[in-house]
Amino acid sequence: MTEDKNLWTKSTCAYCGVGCGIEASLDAKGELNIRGDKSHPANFGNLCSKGLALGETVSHDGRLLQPSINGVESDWPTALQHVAEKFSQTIEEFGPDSVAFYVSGQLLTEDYYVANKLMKGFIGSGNIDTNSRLCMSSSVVGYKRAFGTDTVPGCYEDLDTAELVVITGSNLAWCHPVIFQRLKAEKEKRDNLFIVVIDPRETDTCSIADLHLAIQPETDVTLFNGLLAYLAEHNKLDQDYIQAHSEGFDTALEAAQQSSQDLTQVAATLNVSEQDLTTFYQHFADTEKSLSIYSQGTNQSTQGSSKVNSIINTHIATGRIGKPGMGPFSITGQPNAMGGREVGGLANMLAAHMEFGDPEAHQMISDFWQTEQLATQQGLKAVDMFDAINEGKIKAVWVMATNPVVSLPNSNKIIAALEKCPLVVVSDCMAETATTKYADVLLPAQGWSEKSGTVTNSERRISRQRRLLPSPGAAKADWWIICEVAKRMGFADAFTYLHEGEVFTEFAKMTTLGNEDGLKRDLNLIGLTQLDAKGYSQLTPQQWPVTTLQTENIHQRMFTDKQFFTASKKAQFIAVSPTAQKPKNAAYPLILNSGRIRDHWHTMTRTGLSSRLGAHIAEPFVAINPEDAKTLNIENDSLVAINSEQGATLVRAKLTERQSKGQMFSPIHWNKQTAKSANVCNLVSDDNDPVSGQPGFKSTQVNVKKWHYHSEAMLLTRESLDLELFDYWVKQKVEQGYLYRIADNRSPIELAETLQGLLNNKLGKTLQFSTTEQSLQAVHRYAFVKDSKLSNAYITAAQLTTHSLEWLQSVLDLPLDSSIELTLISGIVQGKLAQGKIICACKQVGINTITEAIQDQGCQSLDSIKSCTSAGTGCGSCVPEVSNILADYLENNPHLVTEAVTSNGVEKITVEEFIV
Ligand SMILES: Nc1nc2c(c(=O)[nH]1)N[C@H]1C(S)=C(S)[C@@H](COP(=O)(O)OP(=O)(O)OC[C@H]3O[C@@H](n4cnc5c(=O)[nH]c(N)nc54)[C@H](O)[C@@H]3O)O[C@H]1N2
Ligand SMILES: Nc1nc2c(c(=O)[nH]1)N[C@H]1C(S)=C(S)[C@@H](COP(=O)(O)OP(=O)(O)OC[C@H]3O[C@@H](n4cnc5c(=O)[nH]c(N)nc54)[C@H](O)[C@@H]3O)O[C@H]1N2
Ligand code: SF4
Ligand SMILES: [Mo]
Repeated sequence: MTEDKNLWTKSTCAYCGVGCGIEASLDAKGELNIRGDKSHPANFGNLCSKGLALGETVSHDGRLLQPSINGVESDWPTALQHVAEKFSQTIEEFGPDSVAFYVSGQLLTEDYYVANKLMKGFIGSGNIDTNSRLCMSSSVVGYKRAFGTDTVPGCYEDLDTAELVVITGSNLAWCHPVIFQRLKAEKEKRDNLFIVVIDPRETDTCSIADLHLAIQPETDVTLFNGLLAYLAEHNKLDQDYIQAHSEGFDTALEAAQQSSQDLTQVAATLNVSEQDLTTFYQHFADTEKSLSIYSQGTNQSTQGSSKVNSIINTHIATGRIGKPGMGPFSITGQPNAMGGREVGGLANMLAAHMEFGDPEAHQMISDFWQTEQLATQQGLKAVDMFDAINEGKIKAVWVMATNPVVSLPNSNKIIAALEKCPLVVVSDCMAETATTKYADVLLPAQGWSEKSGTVTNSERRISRQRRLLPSPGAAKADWWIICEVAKRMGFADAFTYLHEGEVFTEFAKMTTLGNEDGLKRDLNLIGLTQLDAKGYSQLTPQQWPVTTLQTENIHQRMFTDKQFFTASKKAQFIAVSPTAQKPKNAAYPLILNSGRIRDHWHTMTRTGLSSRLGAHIAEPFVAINPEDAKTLNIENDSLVAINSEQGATLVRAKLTERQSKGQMFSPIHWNKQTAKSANVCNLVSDDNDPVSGQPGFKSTQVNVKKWHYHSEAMLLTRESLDLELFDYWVKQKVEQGYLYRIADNRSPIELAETLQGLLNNKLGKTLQFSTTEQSLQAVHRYAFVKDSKLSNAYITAAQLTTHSLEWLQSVLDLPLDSSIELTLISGIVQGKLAQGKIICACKQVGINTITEAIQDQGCQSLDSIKSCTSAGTGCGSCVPEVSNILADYLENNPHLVTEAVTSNGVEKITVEEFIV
């Protein structure tokens, strides 16, 4: 069958806020093929490794298939009735504020809309908050304070014309890879593009930076206040813009000057050189087309709102808003973080950008929804909501599409709250997440590829997610589940919709309340209010505001007329000063930063199903500066215990110069489902920004100690196993099973025997099981073969980190032949197993294949490696890593370098190298 004959359905990627368009097609084998949608204006056909692997994450492994009540399988009518009754009873007895919804930027706009309508409109409480509180709320505060509306002013097209791009608190290369690749392509094309990365650690994003400011954590306000003061001092302000279109400049400048006396002092506070700081300031001062991109290093801070406004202030002061190639651009995290903000999913917003405390809005919404119970007060923000659960004030909570036990700060407190709460309802796609464990009622939700609705991306573009596959078991759409509960609570008139398109058009109509012309609120979807089922079904991407249905992709900027949505119609400067950090605690002298890695998504409930994605970084880790490590007696690959006032984790140490002294970094992804003790939120405190309520996830005071063990194991199985009896374990999905890394206080031989007992193998062939050797150097190898297939295998020893065992990842996928058997018995790697750690996830190219291409086939440029091995020819995300392998290899083997290469200048791009 040729490609064109396949039926390709357009939809939107499940993951990040770039909101890439995809096309999906089911092949004869029943596999979902995915490709980029060339017509989608967010990505023009490009996808990153996660987008490309979407087809691998739609398996039904681990899915929640039936509703259950108190652990007993139930059916929909019973479960819906139960939830409705329990909520109604609680409200009747304790009032509307005794219940809460905790929802997610991974819900579709339609789900979000009805959840908000039920809680604020009919239950009559503001207690609906979302995981976007952890993600975007400081940006929301920043925009609302400055512009009077939660509106991203720019669009992706600005990347193509900006001449200075400031990427601050964002690891774009790993978290928004398609935008990063677009910027990288510009960088390669244009000499007039200068890129500055502001991040305490050196990330892959720095590979395209002209300047990296490795600032001290939480010094951003000083940095941007310093910039405002510098602009004033050097006469680089847009006085006309300030005079005519803004308010509050003088007080903002005064605050800026106070907190950034002079360049020397600012540079010292940030711990960067005065020269680098001046370079940044000068470039900003002299470049009209300056674009500031920011994300969690900015938002997730106890002073996140101030950080955001300190950035926006510099744009108002230079009039760089609403024009091509410039502006403050908060890049959103989740696929529908924006949609949630639009409908009112945050506890402090009412609905469709209408506010609490505005009597006119209150009346309009009450009339529109035909309700007399509309909430009059803001509800509790996420952290406060879980505190209220802990204190017994909230007695029923419904968690939808988020995994708070892993992702909210201070996990132990969250667990305690959920254990205490009389009713915990969880709607999820997966049966066993860290949070479903604490649910009284479990409701199976449709996942990406099954559900249908809309999402809004970082540039205000609404795209359809379409149904591609049937749902397994009894899984239902979130909007349907919410509406069915609402009906059973007595609100049938307001919650009867034939399909999700009706919910969407109701939302579109709501945006026009008192706002037909879009002059009162810029979130206006009047052009979509008349969509019928067919129009909704065929809806192409629409960028708001939508005055008429957009039949072509348009690229709109906001505030082009210099009119804002504040009372005076002027932009507001906000005077901000850095707030003092928590006093240093000698017991916890290091600062732990947390964030993302390239190939995993959040709590791994989806990316954890893909062996390709799991291979990039297989084990939770803490990145630590070599000098700190030396002081603490920690070697590369040691296991280390991290402790904070809140809790502890046990992870692998990775020594890297890219981490500044005194600071460490751990990824957020691993949790109880995938590792013994690696949930970084066990450590994080719930201190949060007083305005936005966003937690300061990026700087936790911790200490770290080497953890001693007596044995290690690598265990390969086809089935998932419970390994809680060991001190340390991590689970990695491989193609046909799982690869576990274990460390323990048992001796290697005891560990081998314990594993033997766990595996309980019968009726097959044992390849080898050494039980006699007791020496410390002894390596115990064992493999069990059943029906000519490898069933399971393990290797134990006192130390395994010095052994190259990457080959274990692919053993289960290959037909068992004598060369593989020999490798299993002897550890001598041969044949197909020899390609090593996978570098290119798309094309499955291992490190050894790449180094062989360099060494044996004379590949001395990226292009030749690409054509020899096909590494880097998929999504391109691994290209920096491939370049680095090349550069490292040639650096270590100078005799291999030919003239041509030297003059070509193979540039070394430092990339964290994680050996499996
Ligand atoms: N691969 C992948 N991509 C994702 C996600 C994922 O889970 N995996 N999640 C999505 C979501 S929901 C989100 S919110 C985004 C997040 O996207 P990002 O915000 O880009 O990701 P993070 O890794 O959380 O943090 C960004 C950077 O902030 C830096 N930082 C820490 N402290 C400071 C500071 O004080 N100042 C400054 N200037 N920087 C600091 C960190 O070192 C880190 O490199 O990613 C989205 N994309
Ligand atoms: N330490 C630290 N913690 C952080 C962060 C950090 O940088 N550092 N970042 C924070 C940020 S920005 C974010 S966005 C959060 C993310 O944290 P979470 O939202 O907790 O992470 P996910 O793994 O995306 O959880 C989504 C859950 O919903 C389920 N799900 C997926 N699709 C659907 C659906 O359509 N319907 C339903 N009902 N369920 C679905 C998934 O199976 C999964 O269990 O983490 C926050 N926590
Ligand atoms: S950049 Fe984001 S939206 Fe695009 S393919 Fe990657 S994860 Fe999906
Ligand atoms: Mo996020």
